[in-house]
Amino acid sequence: MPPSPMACYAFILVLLQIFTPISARLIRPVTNNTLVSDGDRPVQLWRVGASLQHPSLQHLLLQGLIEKWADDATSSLVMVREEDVPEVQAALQEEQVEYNVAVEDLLSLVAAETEHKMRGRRKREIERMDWNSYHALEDIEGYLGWLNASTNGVVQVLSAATTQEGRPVYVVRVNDRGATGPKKRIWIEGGIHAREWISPAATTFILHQVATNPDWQRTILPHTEWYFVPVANPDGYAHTFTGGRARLWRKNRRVNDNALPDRCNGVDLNRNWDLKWGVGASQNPCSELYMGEVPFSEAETTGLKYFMERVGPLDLFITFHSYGQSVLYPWGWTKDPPKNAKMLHRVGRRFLEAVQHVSKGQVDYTLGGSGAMLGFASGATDDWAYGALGAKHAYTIELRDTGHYGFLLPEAQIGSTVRETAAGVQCMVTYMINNGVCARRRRNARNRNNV
Ligand code: 0X9
Ligand code: ZN
Repeated sequence: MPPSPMACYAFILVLLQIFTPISARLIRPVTNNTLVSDGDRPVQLWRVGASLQHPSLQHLLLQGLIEKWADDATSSLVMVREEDVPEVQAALQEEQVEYNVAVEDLLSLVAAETEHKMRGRRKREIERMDWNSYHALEDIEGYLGWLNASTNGVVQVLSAATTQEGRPVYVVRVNDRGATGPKKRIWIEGGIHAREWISPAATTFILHQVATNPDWQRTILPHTEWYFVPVANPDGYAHTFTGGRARLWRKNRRVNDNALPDRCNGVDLNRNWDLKWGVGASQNPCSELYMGEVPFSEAETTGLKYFMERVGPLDLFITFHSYGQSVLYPWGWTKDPPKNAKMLHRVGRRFLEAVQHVSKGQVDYTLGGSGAMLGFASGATDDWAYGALGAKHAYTIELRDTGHYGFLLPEAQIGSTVRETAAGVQCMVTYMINNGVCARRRRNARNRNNV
C-alpha cells in the first residue's frame, strides 16, 4: 500500500527539520496557556551536538528532562517537553553544548494517526487480525480470544499478572500435543515499551504464523513449543492510544507519587529485572529510564518472571523493541562478551540473512552485544532470561526503522516489517532445529566461513 499523503508530508517535514544546521532555528517561547492540558502541549525534537554519554546529557536523561530519540558518537536527537525547555536550554548552554530545534511539535505528526485509531476501535471478539494498521489492546485481546477458542487446544491464552490498572498480562502458549518428540522452547516478548507499536504487531504476526500457517505447522510446530507475550506492558500500551503526548509513553503506568506530574508515573519495565540491576538506569521516577524501587517491583515483571521460571530453561528468547534495526545479545551491563557469544552471533546472523533475502537487500540489520552496541543498560529481560533463567540464546531485536520515523513507523511499513521479521525468526528456529540448515545454500554461495 503506498504511504498516505499525510504520512509523506510528515516525513518530508521531519527530514527537512532534522537536517537544518545547528543554531539555525529559533526555539519557540514557552507558552502558559492554561486551556491546553499538559498532555497536549508540544514535545520538541532537538538535535544536540553531543552524544547521550556526555555527562550533562546523561544527567538530564536520568532526571527525566530529556528523552532519547537517537544517539551516535558525536550527536543525538532528544525529545524535550515544552515546559522543560528553559531548564534544558540553560544546562546545555552552561556546558557549551550546541543544539537546535529539529521539530517544534512532534505531536502534530502523530495527531492524525491517533485520532484515526480512536475512531477505528472495533468490538472485542475479532476473528481476523490484519497487519495493515496498529491495533488497540482490545483488538489484540479479541484476536487472542479467537485463537484460543478455535485451534483445538493448540493455542492456550493464560494470564501471568494483573497490572496496577487491572489489566491482564497474557502469555499465549502454542503447542501441538500430538507431536511428542523433543521440542525447542521459545519465548517471544512484545510491547514491554509502550510506544514501540511495531513490537506487538511483529509478535502477533509470528504467533499467527505458528498457529495458522500450514507451512510453519508442518515444518516447525512439531519441533517447538512457543510462548508469546503480545503486550508485556498493557497499561502503557493502552495509554499510548489516548492521544497527545501519551503516544510517546515508554514506561508502565504505576503511580509513583500522587504529588508528582504525569511524567513521574511509571517504571521502565526493561530496567526492572534483577540482573546487575541499576546500571544505565535512573533512580528518579520522573525519568523514562526509572528502574523502580526494588528489582521486580512491578506486577508485569514479577508475573512474567514466575511464568518463565515455571516453563523452565528456554532454547530461544527474543524481545522485540523499536527502533534501530539491530539484533542485540547479552550483556547489556558490560562490553565483555558472554561465554557462548560465538553461538549467539551465529544464530543471530540467520535473522540478518533472512531479512536481507526477504527484503531483496533493502533492509539491513546490525548484530552484536548490546552493551557494546548501545551503551550500558541493565535490568532488561534479555539479560535476565540469559543470565538468571539460563536461556541458551537471548536477543533484543530492535525493529525498523533506523530513525527517520523512529517510534512513529508508518502503518504502510507494518506488513513488510512483520513479514521480514517472521522470516528472520523462522530462519533462526529452523537453524536450531536442523542444526544449521536454514540459509545454508545462500551462505555457501557467498562465503563458507562467513558465519
Ligand atoms: O534500552 C532498552 O531498553 C532497549 N532499547 S530501546 O530503545 N527499545 O529502549 C535495549 C535493551 C538492550 N538490552 C540490554 N541492555 N540488556
Ligand atoms: Zn524498547
